[in-house]
Amino acid sequence: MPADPPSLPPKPPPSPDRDEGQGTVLAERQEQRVEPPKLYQVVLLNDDYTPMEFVVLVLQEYFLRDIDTATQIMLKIHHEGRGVCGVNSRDIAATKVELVQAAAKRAGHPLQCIMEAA
Ligand code: TYC
Repeated sequence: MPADPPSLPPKPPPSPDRDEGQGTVLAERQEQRVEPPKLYQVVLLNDDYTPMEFVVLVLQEYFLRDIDTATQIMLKIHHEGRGVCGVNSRDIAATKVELVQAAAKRAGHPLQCIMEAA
């Protein structure tokens, strides 16, 4: 008895949005829009008690600023009452606020950090 011919791989199921000779055509393709994530500013507030050096360290550690930029931002906050330290997605901004508040509390300083929609 002759051996069976080698079997072909199974055909993939027809794609529903393509006419493959069976009259199936998707009338409309739904466009999927993904909104870019909203951004939030992380803001430090001035106070009369937190040492300037501590604020500069916070800006270096949590906002990855070099010492000159950190000093400029700290002085801006000191003179103007508040300053934007970074702009991030909501989760990252919230994490930075938590980390900064925790560091300030550990060190016994009243430094306040908030986030607001950019
Ligand atoms: N005003 C503080 C001082 O004179 C310094 C300071 C700067 C505090 C920025 C908080 O977010 C701040 N020691």
